[in-house]
Amino acid sequence: MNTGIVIKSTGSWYKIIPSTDKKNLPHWSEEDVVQARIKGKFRLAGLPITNPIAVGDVVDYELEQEEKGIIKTIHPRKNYVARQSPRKKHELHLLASNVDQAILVVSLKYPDLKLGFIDRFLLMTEPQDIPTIIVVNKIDLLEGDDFDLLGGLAMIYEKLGYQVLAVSATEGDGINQLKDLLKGKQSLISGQSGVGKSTLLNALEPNLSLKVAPISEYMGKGQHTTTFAEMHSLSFGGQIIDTPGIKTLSFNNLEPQVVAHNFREFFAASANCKFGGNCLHRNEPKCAVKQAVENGEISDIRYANYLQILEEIEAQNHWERHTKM
Ligand SMILES: Nc1nc2c(ncn2[C@@H]2O[C@H](COP(=O)(O)OP(=O)(O)O)[C@@H](O)[C@H]2O)c(=O)[nH]1
Ligand SMILES: [Mg+2]
Ligand SMILES: [Zn+2]
Repeated sequence: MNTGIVIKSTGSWYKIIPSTDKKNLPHWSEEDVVQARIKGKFRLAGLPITNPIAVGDVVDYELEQEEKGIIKTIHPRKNYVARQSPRKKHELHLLASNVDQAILVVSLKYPDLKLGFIDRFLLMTEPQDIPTIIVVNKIDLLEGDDFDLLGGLAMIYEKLGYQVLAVSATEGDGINQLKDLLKGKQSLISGQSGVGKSTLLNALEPNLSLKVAPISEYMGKGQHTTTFAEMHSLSFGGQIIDTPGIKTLSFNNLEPQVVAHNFREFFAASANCKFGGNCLHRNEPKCAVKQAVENGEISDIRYANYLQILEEIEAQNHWERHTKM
């Protein structure tokens, strides 16, 4: 039996880098790749998932012929990042597993930052305790009031303990700081299409030569150039898992209580809510979260995004009850 790390899944085949030492994955090249398939069923602790194996998984496999194998077991995951499947509302789609941190790339303009997107993304990483860094790309395009928006965002998220880094992939600003943050770690990089993930990765590691969307394409129909998650080896140490651009994130799979507990400052404040950890911070009496929003200690933007997510979950549940799905 051999052990390796999954670096790409294309549906039926998985690309694996043989390695017995997950902590010190060697810098690899295309010749090191082994292809493998799965036999049998793999499940994620009872949860329905669309893809049984994720990029980042440590797997045991048997070689059938040279460089072709069969995956037999998945080692327990340290963590995983999963989103609700865009096609099947009650299934999860694994983006990656065993990551040290997540890099959420956003842009304030071209494309505009979608309201609530950062908070929705954090709902994927927070339950798994995955440190998340917010990278604001394309700062070369900012002017006038845009800088207030940048400052406002940094204030909200830094206060909560998330690092915020402003960069320009095309001009090079902040690229060295980003490199330092990635060094020696396994990071997931994600964001909406067109925010400049591929451009950033090429700036960090020029020999990756990832395809960058021409400006006309990404402003239009949101063409995806990255269709499958893929792990890349960084020559300066570490790995980065590039993921397909995300359009929207929904959370029908979550209980409202789980949402409340994963807005970290709400959870901290809920100790002082009359109903404690059961409070959903809406119409409950003596709610410390609402109080904190009123006196400005909790961001009203975060609170509005939270309410929006709860409403969506409830609307979905209501609809399903009435259509007996
Ligand atoms: N002005 C500016 N344009 C950028 C920057 N980063 C990326 N772009 C452009 O944004 C578009 C989308 O970039 P791409 O890397 O394909 O985005 P992805 O979908 O997130 O991988 C391309 O036209 C890039 O040239 C940046 O820092 N500044
Ligand atoms: Mg891309
Ligand atoms: Zn409350």
